Amino acid sequence: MDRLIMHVDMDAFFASVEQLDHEEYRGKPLIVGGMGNRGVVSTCSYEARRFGVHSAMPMAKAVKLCPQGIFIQGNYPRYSEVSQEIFDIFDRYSPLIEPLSIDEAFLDITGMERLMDTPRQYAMKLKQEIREKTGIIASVGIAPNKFLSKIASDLEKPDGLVVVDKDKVQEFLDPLPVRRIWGVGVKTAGELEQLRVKTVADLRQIEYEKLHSIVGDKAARHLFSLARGIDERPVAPRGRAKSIGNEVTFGDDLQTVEEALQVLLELSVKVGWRLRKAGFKAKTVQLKLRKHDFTTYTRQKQLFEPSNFDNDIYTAIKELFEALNITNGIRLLGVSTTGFGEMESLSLFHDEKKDRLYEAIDGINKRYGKLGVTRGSLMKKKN
Ligand code: TTP
Ligand code: MG
Repeated sequence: MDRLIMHVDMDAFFASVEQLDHEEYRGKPLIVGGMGNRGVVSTCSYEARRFGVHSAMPMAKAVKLCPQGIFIQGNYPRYSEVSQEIFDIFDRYSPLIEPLSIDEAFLDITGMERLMDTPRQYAMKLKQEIREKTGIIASVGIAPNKFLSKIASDLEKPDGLVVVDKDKVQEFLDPLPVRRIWGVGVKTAGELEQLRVKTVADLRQIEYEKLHSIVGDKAARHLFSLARGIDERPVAPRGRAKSIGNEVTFGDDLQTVEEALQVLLELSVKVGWRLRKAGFKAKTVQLKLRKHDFTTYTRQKQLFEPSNFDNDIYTAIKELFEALNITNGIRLLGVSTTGFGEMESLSLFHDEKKDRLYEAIDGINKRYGKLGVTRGSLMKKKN
């Protein structure tokens, strides 16, 4: 089956977060990095890149190139927080995500075409959501494999969006310099240049034996495939998800407890469904609530028993919500779960009958879409 892989990478990530948090940095050459004698540049805003500043450059050199720049040390916990928000958004666009670093990931979006008219529109929606929720701009590449999608996301940075159709792969690759290929560093590029190989098209044309004699067995096979746009590596999620959750921001703030509980029930059902789909049971349930003035509360509770039942999640969430005693002016509500154990680690209190019921409901939902079967109280019309 043809695959559809998306690579997403934030633009000037650390610098963009700083520009969001500090109005006075916006539109200016901003350099984030170590300040000591041996300090290096972590990253810099696109305004600073015009002066030739880039990641991993000694800070002293950056100061010389861009004396009018703003130089700051950076705030990693804050970048991690924004990263988490971005990965939470990714979660809603694909069930299969491979994080590559703090600001980039592969998303396998094969088979998601039912949710979109075109892959480009799907990517635009994701970009827009990241921008609206976090203020950060992402560049996206979509292609039939990881290798091509990673090249594509970089091609039109900043604010890029490049889609490589499966029948245009060679056309896309051929003019690119070999340096664009993953694993081709300065050394290999120099060696290839001696064979007059500068572009991917050149690389495709040289004999395999020649390539082999220069770069060795493993690299030759790697380059041979990539030059033809072949890359079978799957999108491989690292470890397991740390949390599964859903949240919703309201156009109009919620003004009653009943409305809030109804939404919390819907969210609990959604999260339960996702947990079961992923084969997890959660130990901890977390409520997030944001008021109209942006004050944000998070409260969590350990379940008596790890669970993925809607009702257990909702009962805990309801308790947390009631303890907060906030009855109006609610802008956002979220339900999330963490502390996952395997489904197999069944305990003494395991309720097989309930498990079968949920398996049946999930089976129907799979066939008829998520809302095939819903709990009675969810059907109630909202007042
Ligand atoms: P990158 O995605 O490589 O760079 P970037 O997001 O700053 O810029 P762009 O993607 O638009 O080219 O790296 C993500 C973050 O990782 C970056 O903001 C800072 C950090 N980083 C370092 O600390 N040192 C480095 O050498 C690199 C490359 C990145
Ligand atoms: Mg980036």
